[in-house]
Amino acid sequence: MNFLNKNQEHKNNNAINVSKKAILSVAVIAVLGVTACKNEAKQETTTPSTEMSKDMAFTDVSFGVRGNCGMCKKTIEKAANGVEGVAKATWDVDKKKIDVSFDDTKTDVMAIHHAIAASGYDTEKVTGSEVAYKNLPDCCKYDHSMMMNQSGEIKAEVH
Ligand SMILES: [Cu+2]
Repeated sequence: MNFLNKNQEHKNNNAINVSKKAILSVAVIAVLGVTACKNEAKQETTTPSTEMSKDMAFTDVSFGVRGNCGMCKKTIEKAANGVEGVAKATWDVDKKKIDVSFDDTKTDVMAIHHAIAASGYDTEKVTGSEVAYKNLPDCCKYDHSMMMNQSGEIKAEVH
């Protein structure tokens, strides 16, 4: 009787221990799961949202702009950057091409063309201001028949 009782007690204790362990491990898994979800959720909300807002806010365009040298580059880029909403403007002296990143809720491509033309430089769509052209330094008085949107590799090609 005594032995049976003890055995029974032991079994009960074992059962309690097992269920306690089970509850504990479930709790641990649950906590781990929650933290893992939190981490994932954080990553999901932080990383793509900034990328998305960037993608949504800025439009990238490239178009041809005539010019000769580093001074032209400064003038052209300054003109493009002067347009409200333009985030970045990079003119390539070899390619005769500008890459512009702008907020399309604040400006549009034609406004950028006009700003560059006003500084004296021809773009694909707008002829540069003659008055501004005359005021450019001599080295910057580019050829109006110059090719725009060059590959930048023409110099290297020999035919
Ligand atoms: Cu120049």
